[in-house]
Formats: sequence, structure tokens, C-alpha cells
Amino acid sequence: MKLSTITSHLSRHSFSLVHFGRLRVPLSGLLPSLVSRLSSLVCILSSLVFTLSSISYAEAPRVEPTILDSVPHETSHFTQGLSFDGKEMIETTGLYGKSGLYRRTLDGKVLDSARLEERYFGEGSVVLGDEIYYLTWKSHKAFIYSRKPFKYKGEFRIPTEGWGLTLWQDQLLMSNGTDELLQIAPGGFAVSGNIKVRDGGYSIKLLNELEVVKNTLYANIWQTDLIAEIELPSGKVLRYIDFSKKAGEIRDRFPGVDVLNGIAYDGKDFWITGKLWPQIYKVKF
Ligand SMILES: [Ca+2]
Repeated sequence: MKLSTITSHLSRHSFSLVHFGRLRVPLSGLLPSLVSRLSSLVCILSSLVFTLSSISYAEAPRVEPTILDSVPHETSHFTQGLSFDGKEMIETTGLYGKSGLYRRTLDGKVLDSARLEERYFGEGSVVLGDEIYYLTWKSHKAFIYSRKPFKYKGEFRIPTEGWGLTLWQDQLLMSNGTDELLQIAPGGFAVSGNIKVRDGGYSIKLLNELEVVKNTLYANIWQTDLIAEIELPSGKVLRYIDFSKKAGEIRDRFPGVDVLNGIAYDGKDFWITGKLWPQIYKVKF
């Protein structure tokens, strides 16, 4: 089993969470001895992930964002997709039995919502014309909802796991946990190509939530506090936005939170959040 598969299994299913270094594992229902053994294993895995991460991101420069403002975020929302539709936010969330699509104002008023069936683990989403596409993680399926109001319209098969989704020019870009972004033609969800993300000689994997600004893609890297700024269509990483200072403060203050995930651009500034985070941060970098 690959390391990424092991860590994915541990964290993506978490409901009740406890920290072991940079990772979290489910606590409920486990015997203390099992927890102890598991914590040792996770600490080893955590170190490996951190080591691999450190090696992988050696070339492009890192910058720290400036935090301009913050607004409330639902601490029950395991954020998987975040984007703007005009002045309103579209958010999709994950976890089995808790996945949903939300239209919300910046100050947190939910204007519309739709829930997925319990058997689906929701992932990223994108607004496309009068529709919203909403990925699932392992069901090889993306749902289509009408934009206003939310109404189920249909679904597409997707060829891999679904992680993040965004729109670049006239095509969708989908991340799936690898270093490849799939280029997908809207309408039939046919894969037309892929973009490999590289930093010098290194493959950058675990790309998660996405946001495009002109010909630049922003992708947060799962299990890190880094957002990769990626040139399109080359896939070259230009720099990393290092959110670790603020993310560390959030983890210290709110131990139940999960990883950074969620990048939205309002036409001027970026808004960043995480899974179960109590705030969405307006930032520039
Ligand atoms: Ca986004």
C-alpha cells in the first residue's frame, strides 16, 4: 500500500479526530492499546510525509501571505470546494453522510443548500454557466446541479478519484491526488489531456483544492500548509504560498480542525480556509 493511500485512508475518513503530529486519526471505538500502537505508526508516517514534503518543495521560493480580514466559517463544514459566484460563495463539503453543496454570503448566511446521499463523499466543485459540477471522492461520479436554485440535473462518470475542480479557459481542470491535473471537456466529462505539475525535477503530488486566476493555477497540497502557484499550461510551480504560521495558530487554538483546504478568488483578493476551520481568511500574496 502506498504511503499516500495509507495517510489518505486515515485522514479522509476521520469523524472524531485526535492529533498525532501533522496527521489526525479517528479516536472513537478504539482500545487504548490500539490507539498507542496506531499513534506510533502515524508518527512514523507523519515524519515520512514531512520528509518527503521537504524534499519535494526544495526549488521554488516560498512567500508568506498577508492576512487582511476574516469571516466566520461553519465548523461542521469539511471543506472540499470553495469559489465565488458573484459576491456569494459556493462551498462543497465532504465526509460520508455529511457532504453538501452550499451557497453562502461572506458573513455566513446560507442561501441555498443540497445534500448528497450518505454513500457519497463529496469533493471539489466548479460553477460553469448555469450549472455546478460537484465531484465525489471514490465513486467515479460527478453530480450536476442547476446554479440557481440548486436542483439535481444529472451526473457524469469520472475516470479517477475526484479531489479538486476548477475552470481554465474552456476546459475543466481536475485534481485527483496525483501530480497530474486532468483536462476535461465540459459536457461529456471526456479527458482531453493532462498537465503534470513539476518543481524543477520534482513531481508535486497530492494537489487538492484549486483556483484559477487567468493563466495561473493555485492548488493547496494535501497534508501541508502550502499552496502551489502553478503556471498554465506548463505545470511549472512558480512559488509556494506558505500558510503554516496562521495554520499552526489555528491548530493550537482549535484542536478539532483538519487540514487547509479551500481557495477562492473574488476578483481582487484570495479567501483561504480549511476543513472544519472556524474562519475564512482574506489574504494577499
Ligand atoms: Ca477553489
